[in-house]
Amino acid sequence: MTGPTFLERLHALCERQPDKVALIFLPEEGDGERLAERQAITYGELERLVRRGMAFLQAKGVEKGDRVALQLPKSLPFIILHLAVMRLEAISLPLNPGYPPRELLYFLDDAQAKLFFAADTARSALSPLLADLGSLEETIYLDTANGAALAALLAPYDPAQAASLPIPQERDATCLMIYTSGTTGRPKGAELTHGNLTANLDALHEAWGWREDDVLLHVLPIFHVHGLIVALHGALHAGATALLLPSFDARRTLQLLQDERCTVFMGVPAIHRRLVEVEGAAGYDLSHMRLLTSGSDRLPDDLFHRFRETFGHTLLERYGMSETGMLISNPLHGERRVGSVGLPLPGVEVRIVDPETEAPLPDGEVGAVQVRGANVCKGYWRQPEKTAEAFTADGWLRTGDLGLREPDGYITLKGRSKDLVISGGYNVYPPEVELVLASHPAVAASAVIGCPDPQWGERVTAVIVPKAGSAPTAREIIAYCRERLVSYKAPRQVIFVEALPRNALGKVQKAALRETICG
Ligand code: MLC
Repeated sequence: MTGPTFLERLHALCERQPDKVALIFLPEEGDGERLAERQAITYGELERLVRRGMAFLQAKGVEKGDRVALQLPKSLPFIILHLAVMRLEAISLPLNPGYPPRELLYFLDDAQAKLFFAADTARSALSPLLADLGSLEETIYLDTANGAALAALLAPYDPAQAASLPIPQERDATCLMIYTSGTTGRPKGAELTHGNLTANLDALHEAWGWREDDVLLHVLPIFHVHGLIVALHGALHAGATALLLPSFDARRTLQLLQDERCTVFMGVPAIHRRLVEVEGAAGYDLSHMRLLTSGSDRLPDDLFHRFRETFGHTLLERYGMSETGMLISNPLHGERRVGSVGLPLPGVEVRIVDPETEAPLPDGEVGAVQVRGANVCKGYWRQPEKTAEAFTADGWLRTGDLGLREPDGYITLKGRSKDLVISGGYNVYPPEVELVLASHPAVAASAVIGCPDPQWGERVTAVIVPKAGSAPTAREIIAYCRERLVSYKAPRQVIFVEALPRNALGKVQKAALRETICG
């Protein structure tokens, strides 16, 4: 592959179209939506701020390969620091601002983060806890609600100092780490390289026909692949404009899509469901839009149809994961097939294999989905054994999903080989929740499953055998989990049983449990 990397391309765009608006930050609703309160950043300003950010990070001692953790709200400081970290050949580690301290400390420690940026509002809760983290050299608290805070922080640093630094050339160097969990419980950091990001963005650019005059309305969180790479990087890679909402609001989204004449929108099914349910949804004029995508969770058939009936647009469903970015997509032109995730993206190989023998299966047969390509991460941070488990000897990544290929190449997913739960587009790995439940003094045994849910797709459900003589309440269990886990991982439903169904080896039979518990 010889084309420019994502960062080289972005740099060139900043030089070529310095006056073009790259990012527009919209205030939270209630802060008022007057134009003056918006913050627009041109490509030229973006480049200058990133250079200042690089000079600042260098002064803080950040070097090639260092992990810099960002637990910041969706804001200009987050984006500038993230890009500056990657430009310095260091590794950006975005973290959900909702992580409670227990989870946060695990990520900082596991990643051996050198520098940590957190919201000013978290200072009093975090500062006593961070003192013991060996690798962490400094925590910087930022007031991201105040646009001037970033300017003040970076003001002493000269962008010219960073101007002479080369754009990273090493495609195999890790630039981004995204934590994902797994069947063993502890989250692991997927190491994405400059080459991975570039391959993925180039493929999406071609497949989705990104254009410089595109206007993306961005409503997703930016600590995951969907909001960060597919949406934000996608728009920047195209030299387009992204309007960023701090958080999703359905009515406001429709209003903005209409009034700002946005051309591109990306969401998860839980978001699309809320859009069609807005009162008077069909009355909004979205006729100028050219691309509305859905991902991170299976798009239910009824929603696919209802969306089209309401807005006159057919959602483009695509499939990806943290370890790979995007893999398979319905076409921009051509049939967007209900229930199917579409065709492999350019440069991505997909095969369906027998789950036991891993021998390729003929079209039409359901098997394990495996993928290969320049977009696939190089492995898990400091976990060679987990990396080895995830890949076959000849380099195919085991996605953990089941699916089939139709004779015309379309891929349809048919469930998961792992007991993953997807709630509102977020992955929840039962072992992680079960580990927390096991530490509760009144829990003898537990199993976490996903039950179908009209709002979230699946609802995290904890099935619990209480210890003899104790009678915990559902409310207590949920509160206990919420203290220790980010809110979407905490059970929304708790069911007490006398025993869990187990096989001869003592393993909980989750399929049987789902049948009896979810009905
Ligand atoms: C919010 N809540 C959830 C939840 N999101 N509960 C379960 N599952 C979720 N996904 C709960 C909160 O805990 C809170 O509960 C209440 O809902 C309101 O919180 P909120 O923050 O106001 O929620 P809201 O803004 O409405 O969020 C809903 C959402 C959000 C759908 C907009 O979940 C979201 O942005 N999802 C997208 C996730 C995403 O980007 N995934 C990409 C992963 S990358 P309470 O009880 O406290 O009121 C990936 C790869 C790929 O998967 O292919 O894309």
